[in-house]
Amino acid sequence: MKRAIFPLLVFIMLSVAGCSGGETSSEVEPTAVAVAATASLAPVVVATNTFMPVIEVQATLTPTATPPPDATATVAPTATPTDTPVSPIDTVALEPVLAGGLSHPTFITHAFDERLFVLEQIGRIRIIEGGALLPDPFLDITDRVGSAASEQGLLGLAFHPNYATPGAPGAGTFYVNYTDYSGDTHISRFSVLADDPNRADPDSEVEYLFQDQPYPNHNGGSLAFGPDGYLYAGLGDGGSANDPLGAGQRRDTWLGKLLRLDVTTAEGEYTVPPDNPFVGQQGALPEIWAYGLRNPWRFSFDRATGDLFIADVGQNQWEEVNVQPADSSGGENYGWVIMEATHCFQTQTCDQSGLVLPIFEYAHSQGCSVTGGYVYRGQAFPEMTGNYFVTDYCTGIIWRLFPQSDGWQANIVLDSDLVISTFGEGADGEIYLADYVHGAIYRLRPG
Ligand SMILES: [Ca+2]
Ligand SMILES: [Ca+2]
Repeated sequence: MKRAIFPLLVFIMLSVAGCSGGETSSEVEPTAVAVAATASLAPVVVATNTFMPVIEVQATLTPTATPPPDATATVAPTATPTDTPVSPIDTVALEPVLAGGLSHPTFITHAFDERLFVLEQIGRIRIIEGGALLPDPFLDITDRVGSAASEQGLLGLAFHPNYATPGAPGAGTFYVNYTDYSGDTHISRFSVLADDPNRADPDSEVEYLFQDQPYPNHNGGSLAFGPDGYLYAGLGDGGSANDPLGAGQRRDTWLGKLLRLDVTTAEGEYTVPPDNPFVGQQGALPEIWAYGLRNPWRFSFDRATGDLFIADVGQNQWEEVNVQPADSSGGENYGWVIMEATHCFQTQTCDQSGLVLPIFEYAHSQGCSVTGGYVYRGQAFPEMTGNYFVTDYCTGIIWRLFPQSDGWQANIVLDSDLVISTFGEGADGEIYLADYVHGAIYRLRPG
């Protein structure tokens, strides 16, 4: 793979990459820089997979506003990261961790030890220990998780920061995000069994948040504890296409938002952190931390800096990654449905004032649905340190994003042949990813 650096992260591909999970012909190189979007970049994705792209591509069948050709002329990325060293790396490779055996994995995380916890969409949490998949699930809640539609199921998991600290508030507890058999979203707490660290109690569920879902798609699903100890939850705009509820820009709904909840102070319920940005504002829900999101399928905190990376799945043409610096006080408006990445989506009223634009975007010539990843902070591969890795579900292209003095840069570091539904981070900071189709797990390493 040749190295390609392009300064403004807007590019047009001469060759069209198919959406079949990473054809070898899609070894692509960006060939133009700093170009504006044109009408020729119509979606070309053909949906053959069974997960998110089906919905995304269906959405493109609905008539939508067409961005004007000069939509990028006046915008520039508005977020800069916390200053930390970044190591250069030209290529990455995928080291097999588990060859298969998982059913439609949707997330990977850890519980502060060497085990990997993997979500199965149908409603199970599995454990990989010592390179082997344990036969019994850590948690099985298939009796209440519905996954009839491609973006539904068990979608998110976050262990409480005190999970492994006996006696501390939150010890032995973890939070999941799932959709039920009616398609509605639940964020619930569960507890590990006192006498078996590899088994949680399915009857220990305490519901913290419920969101009615008007459409099957755009359920978000990510959960993560921030460096502030609060639980962050991503919810999509409700679904369908073109944000029919106007959810992204409204502040009276949790849909299309990143929420920030205190799940530690009170027992069995959340409280609102007093410094959430819309606390006390009439007509705004106090749980909201940031808004203007379409479907933030995956977000993550940089464990070294606290910077927050939010990958927001686009609609017709553009996929995007946003960065929120660690010192943010919240309230960012990430633009949807006014903008799709850096391009006007609402051509009649494309008022961009106050919007935070992405630091990276790619066109649907290179994919169909962004899968956000992590900043590498592991010890095994110092040459990867400080890079944020992100991929596309349809093409399997993996990029590294890294800041330079003149702005964010991106390199393609691997054109994989996988269908990557999620990344995940181990306790040691190593980055893993899941092949949704084959139920396999890989570790990211230098190529
Ligand atoms: Ca929905
Ligand atoms: Ca956006």
